[in-house]
Amino acid sequence: MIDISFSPEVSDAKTKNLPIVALESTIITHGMPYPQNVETARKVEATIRAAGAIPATIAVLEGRIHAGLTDEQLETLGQAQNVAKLSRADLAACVATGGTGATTVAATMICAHLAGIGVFATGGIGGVHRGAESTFDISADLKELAETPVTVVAAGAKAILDLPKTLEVLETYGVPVIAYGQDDFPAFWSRSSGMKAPLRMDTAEQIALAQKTRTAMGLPGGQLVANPIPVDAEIPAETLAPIISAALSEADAKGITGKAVTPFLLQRIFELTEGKSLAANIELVLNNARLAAAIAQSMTH
Ligand code: PSU
Ligand code: MN
Repeated sequence: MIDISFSPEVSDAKTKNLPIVALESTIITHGMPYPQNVETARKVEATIRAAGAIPATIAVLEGRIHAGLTDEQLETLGQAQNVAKLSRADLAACVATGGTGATTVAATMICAHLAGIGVFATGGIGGVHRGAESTFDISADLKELAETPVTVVAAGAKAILDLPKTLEVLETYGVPVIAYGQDDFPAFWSRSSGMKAPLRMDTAEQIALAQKTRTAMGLPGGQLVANPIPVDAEIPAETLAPIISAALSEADAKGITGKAVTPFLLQRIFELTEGKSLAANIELVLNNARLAAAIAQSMTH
């Protein structure tokens, strides 16, 4: 069995069967610039505690999977350059070779499950990239949701992706996509993508029960809970559309491919919106942390 380094707080929560929420670390190393990345990570943790659950930020440090990071570990990771971005394909190799890396949604789900944690909050999941019909660039996050029993709370997926194709692939993989409190599938910075979500739920209890039922039926995999960004933090889709197009053309012109695509686009959108995309991103992550804490509480009853 792989041994996991639990922080004292997470270890205590496990002993007492308290609700725990897992958090990813790629959002820290590749999703947001320093120092807002570390400030946000701390705020997200504080929000989860205030909502009555225990946060467990996941990362691989010198070959060990950590569930719960100290302030110092968070700061080091937030400042580090060229940290590996770990998904399902490279997680075991990183542990085996004593490496250090940040975990994506897919790798965080795997580690959370190993650590006995059933809920995970993040900003946005990876998905089917635009042009995937020629590049085949489809995030491993989607298949992970089909295989690993962790409920992931996100604000939908970003409009840098092909959202209709992302929903199609999730359906093919048999992943429940649940919009929280509305009919529409949210689009990260905007509350609606203009598409209906396949499922809608209005309470954390229903979401927790749906995951329990899925597992009880012998169905592997988790659920995607798509929680819309709060109204006052929303950026209209029309405002972002030209910025996203510009970022996509640049990525194309520069020949950015593979793992570098998502971080490149996020950074360019941050620059082109003069930081407005980041402010919205922070608010939606905090909102997801609150809902995940409520789901974690329902799961422990
Ligand atoms: N989408 C975001 N912010 C992020 C990511 C995605 O809005 O930080 C990160 C997550 O860690 C996600 C990963 O799991 O990027 C997906 O990368 P890829 O598309 O290379 O699978
Ligand atoms: Mn990819």
